[in-house]
Amino acid sequence: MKTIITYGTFDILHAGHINLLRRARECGDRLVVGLSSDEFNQCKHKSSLLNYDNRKAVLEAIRFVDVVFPEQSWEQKADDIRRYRADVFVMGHDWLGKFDFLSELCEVKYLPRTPEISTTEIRQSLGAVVQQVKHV
Ligand code: C2G
Repeated sequence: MKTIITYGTFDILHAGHINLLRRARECGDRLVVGLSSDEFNQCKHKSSLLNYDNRKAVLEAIRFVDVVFPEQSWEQKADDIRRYRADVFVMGHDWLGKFDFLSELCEVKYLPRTPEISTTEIRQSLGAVVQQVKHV
């Protein structure tokens, strides 16, 4: 059983997230996902529109995802890799090099990000629509 592990906020799920999760799952037989808690998102200076429970429910419904667990700190990855016996750690290449230290525990893979889509852009577009409606 080859286990793949990845982490993220996965707010307002879009094709970029799905591509990453699908390609991560295709690297092995099981995909476990460390989902950033609402509190940890604050540490990442990142707010999410959906809270942890909502984001977890969405991720758990994805057929590529087998397990979702909370990501509460930067330091927990090594313990998570041991706990889940992960063989491969996967992240989008916007994190290139940031997690190479984990290569002592498992293979580290950075996959190309899906271009031209991000939660930030979706939130900005939503904000613009709200502003337009307000001024109708
Ligand atoms: N991603 C992608 N293409 C996009 C957007 C995101 O491949 N267009 C990938 C990111 O590279 C990441 C994953 O999808 O691997 C989740 O992205 P985010 O939810 O933005 O997660 P992030 O804030 O990068 O948190 O400890 C690691 C952090 O929790 C990662």
